[in-house]
Amino acid sequence: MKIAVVGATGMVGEIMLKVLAERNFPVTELIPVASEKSVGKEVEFKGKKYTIKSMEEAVMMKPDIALFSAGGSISLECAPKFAEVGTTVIDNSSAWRMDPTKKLIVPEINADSLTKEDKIIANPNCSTIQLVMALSPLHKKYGIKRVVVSTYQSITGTGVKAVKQLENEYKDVKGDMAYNYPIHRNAIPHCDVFEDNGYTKEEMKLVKETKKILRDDTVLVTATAVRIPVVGGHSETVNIEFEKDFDLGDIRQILHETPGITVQDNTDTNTYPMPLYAEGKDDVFVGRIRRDESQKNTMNMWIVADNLRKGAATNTVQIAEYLVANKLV
Ligand code: 11C
Repeated sequence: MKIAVVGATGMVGEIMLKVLAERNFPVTELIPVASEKSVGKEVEFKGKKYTIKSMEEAVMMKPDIALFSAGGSISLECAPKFAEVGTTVIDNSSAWRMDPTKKLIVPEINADSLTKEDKIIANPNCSTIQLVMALSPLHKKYGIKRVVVSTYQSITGTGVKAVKQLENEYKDVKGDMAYNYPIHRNAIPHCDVFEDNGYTKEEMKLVKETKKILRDDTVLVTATAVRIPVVGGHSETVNIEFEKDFDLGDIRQILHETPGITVQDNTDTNTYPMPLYAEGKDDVFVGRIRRDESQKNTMNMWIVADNLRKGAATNTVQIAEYLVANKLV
């Protein structure tokens, strides 16, 4: 497979290269693409150096698959150019996710909807991916009525500028600010921009993308997204009301048997997921599974995942793997 990685020098792009190598993706030719100022520089992949190409050069090389992590506006402009030359684009930005003509894919849940005609495929938002990974098998068994989710999001979701801001604040050094406020020793209830309804765009992604991936508009979701001074991954408290009653042992068993999920849930041993330990891992970790004693058919849990891995690069590469395995490219 001739593979382009668009945004190869960014935080997610670098991990895409790492994940492609780790999973031994069948790359016959790698085309790293980045902004004009990086063109001509080199990136390393499996011990070999590759020269960074411009977008135009990469389109002309007609890759089989282009993994995009270059932001929404670049994706809106450039993904169709690749699609026109026959490349299948898997895009990590929010640009195409809610376009009714584009599929929004978490491979473990809905990759079976993909066809050869899907030339631009959307990768969901990181906080949505880890949420739906745990919701999907439970929805199948018990029918989800309503989800209340609160997130505790890693600063890596904002990007390298936020990581720098936190480092500067640790050292008490002045520098560029990624946020309106200090992030060190803080919790900022503001991820992405505010929308007219008073929610942030990040919160509305959790609402809209969840329905689309579960293929069920009747699932009610409300969200609060908070940025915290953590780098290993996003964490989420999730309250789920089901149509049917459930047994907690069965819930643990279902999640335990779900590929891509690791249950870490033992109060006797203080075992529960934490972002410090999720960092660099591809699984979604679930714990603190317990009944909501205030309402019938309702439970609480805690979900943690590395937002740059399963929340972004790994999910994108898994979509590419599905396309290859099913001869859709
Ligand atoms: C964050 N979830 O942590 C965001 C980062 O829509 O793909 C990814 C933004 C997106 O702030």
